[in-house]
Amino acid sequence: MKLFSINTLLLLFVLISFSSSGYAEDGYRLWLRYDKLADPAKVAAYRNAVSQIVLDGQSETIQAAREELTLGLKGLLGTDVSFVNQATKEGTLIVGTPSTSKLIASLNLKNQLATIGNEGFIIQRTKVGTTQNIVIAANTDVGVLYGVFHFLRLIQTQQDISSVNSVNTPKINHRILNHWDNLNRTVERGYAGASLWDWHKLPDYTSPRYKDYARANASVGINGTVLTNVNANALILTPQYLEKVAALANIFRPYGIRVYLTARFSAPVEMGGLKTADPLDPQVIAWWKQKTEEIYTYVPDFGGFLVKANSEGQPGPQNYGRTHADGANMLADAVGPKGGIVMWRAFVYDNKVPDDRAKQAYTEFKPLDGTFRKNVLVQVKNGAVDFQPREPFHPLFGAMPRTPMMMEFQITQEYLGFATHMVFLASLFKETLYADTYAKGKGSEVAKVIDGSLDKHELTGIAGVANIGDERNWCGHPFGQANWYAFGRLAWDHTLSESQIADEWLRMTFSNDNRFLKPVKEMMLASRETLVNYMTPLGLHHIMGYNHHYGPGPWVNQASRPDWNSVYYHKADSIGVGFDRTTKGSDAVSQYFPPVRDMFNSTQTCPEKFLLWFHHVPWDYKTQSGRILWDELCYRYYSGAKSVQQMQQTWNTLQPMIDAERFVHVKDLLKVQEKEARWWRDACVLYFQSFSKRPIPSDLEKPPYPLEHYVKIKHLFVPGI
Ligand code: GCV
Repeated sequence: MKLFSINTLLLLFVLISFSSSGYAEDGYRLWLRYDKLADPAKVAAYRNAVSQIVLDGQSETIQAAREELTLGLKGLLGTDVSFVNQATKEGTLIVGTPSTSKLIASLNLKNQLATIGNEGFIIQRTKVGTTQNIVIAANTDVGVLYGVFHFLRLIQTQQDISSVNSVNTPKINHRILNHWDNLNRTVERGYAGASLWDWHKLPDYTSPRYKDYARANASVGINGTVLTNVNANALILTPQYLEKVAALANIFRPYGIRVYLTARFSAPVEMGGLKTADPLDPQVIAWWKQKTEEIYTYVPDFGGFLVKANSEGQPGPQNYGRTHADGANMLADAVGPKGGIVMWRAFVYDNKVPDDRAKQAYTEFKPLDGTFRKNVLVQVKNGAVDFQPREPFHPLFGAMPRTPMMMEFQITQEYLGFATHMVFLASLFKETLYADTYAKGKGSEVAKVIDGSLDKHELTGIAGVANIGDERNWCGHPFGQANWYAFGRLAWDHTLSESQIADEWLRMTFSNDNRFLKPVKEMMLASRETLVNYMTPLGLHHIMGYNHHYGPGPWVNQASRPDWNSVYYHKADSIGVGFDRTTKGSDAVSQYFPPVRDMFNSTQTCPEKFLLWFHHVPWDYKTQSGRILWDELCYRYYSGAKSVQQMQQTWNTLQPMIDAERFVHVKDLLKVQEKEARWWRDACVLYFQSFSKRPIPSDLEKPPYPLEHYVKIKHLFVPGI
């Protein structure tokens, strides 16, 4: 007798291979996995603390909060928690705003609510009559949603909620993802598949992923998304595409996410039939005004424009002899009446300007301080060159006190190993945010410039260039998700530590088991330094493969512009290596405030991590370890590569603690990372040796091939261009 068909057996096999929750552990669920907690005592305690829910309000956002609570609590606690009308029993979770919930309005929260603004929330133990309950209260529905996500996070990470008391507000208003996604679904510097935005099928078919994208963002407080590449295509501004944009905006809106677009500066010529895009031309002004009004008919809460102008071939106001402020202000006047903003990028450098590339943004933008409209933010990359594994903070931070300065981080790993290297970027973000600019004396950290507290700006913003694509696990590398998460958490609260963020993310994404958490957290926290060591130690920068930026390329010297050559940046010669940016060199140091300038200006005080960024240093210069520079450089490269081997060893011990799917995926990617770390090490050490003419220290293994082997390696089809 035939008991099972082949199909049934196959189905059974697939189900058994899935985790106990019934999901394949393919990373799709990100950190919102909501699997049942393993500790029965904790589950019982949480069930007592949340025995039923009173959630008042009808909006789509409240509906989203209801759905998330239902999904989250059922998953984590393994039981349905019912929604009721009154706090009739102990452990009622009371959720809402004073205007939607009589119960919330009746609680004594007025003073606290007055301090948390439009997006903040309060989570606290509260007595109603004789019963002990927990309240999640906010002034707005989106504040409620953020509170719900935070509450679920507390449970998911197994925090003690018996005396919970959290008053939580974002420190920065605009917390935005920048997608460098093209309309043909390629993603510039994207390594996780095609663009999430399926323009061809929009607006009629909307992928369920759009909602999950919104949930993930809202769960960390990201409240804006720029859908299109800064290397912009004017087509996005046509009705055909605006209809598609509107469909996405409708899905994101309940989650508190506003949509922004990139504005191609030449659009009035390209699509409006005008002869000029001069920002002072009345017809151009009228064109943008009308276009903006049209956009608002599709997307009533449209957030505004992000603009890359007069940079790397993009058109801009300088084509017409106007300034960046002229361009930004013209667009700001168009979106201003509707509450929109303009994010004007300061990533400008011109190969015809003979000055150090690292100086050019400051030189162009600083004189414009105070000339921008009130709804313009100047968006500045974290460092003055380009998202390198390590850069000193951009000197524009603190230098334009009358202009809101927006931070631009890169979450996608253009220069940090694409989606095959595990590197936790919270360390990089924090290093920049907590660098002291000394703009107003000691304690003028970059974070205070960005959150507006240093120069008293109400308009504040932070952007992260997204690492998201249509790969099933969203980011390519399972640990790439941690960088999306970390960006959101720091955008909300930059005081959070890297360690706390890693801890939360690991617990939510993998496991609350300490045997797993401790070693993996250590690995994540060390990973950025490890990568710097095997790619660009001691302040080296921009020495990767030409154009695609994959792998080492310190020998690159034939690029189409001088400032795209590696040799422009490292300046290795028989005497030493490094870019002299001191007062005797390019004088980039003088763009920093005096104590910082002086610190960077001298090899004695310059932090060693930035040594070769600011100094051309002789090969026999004595470094802090007591070794000469050449030997130190070798040891750094070798220690970076060795650390990746240690990461592999650590990971291999963790197999019993997590699912097979992600274990194997990470294990295999670590193999790639280890191979590439050695590639970087060997290629760079051999290349720099051709100048230093010194031996590789005898206790370090010799590279297996000569330099020519590495120079000859060519990769034609690299993702992300
Ligand atoms: C979107 C770097 C990248 C470019 C990117 C540019 C920018 O140069 O390599 O791909 O273009 O930065 O930030 O505008």
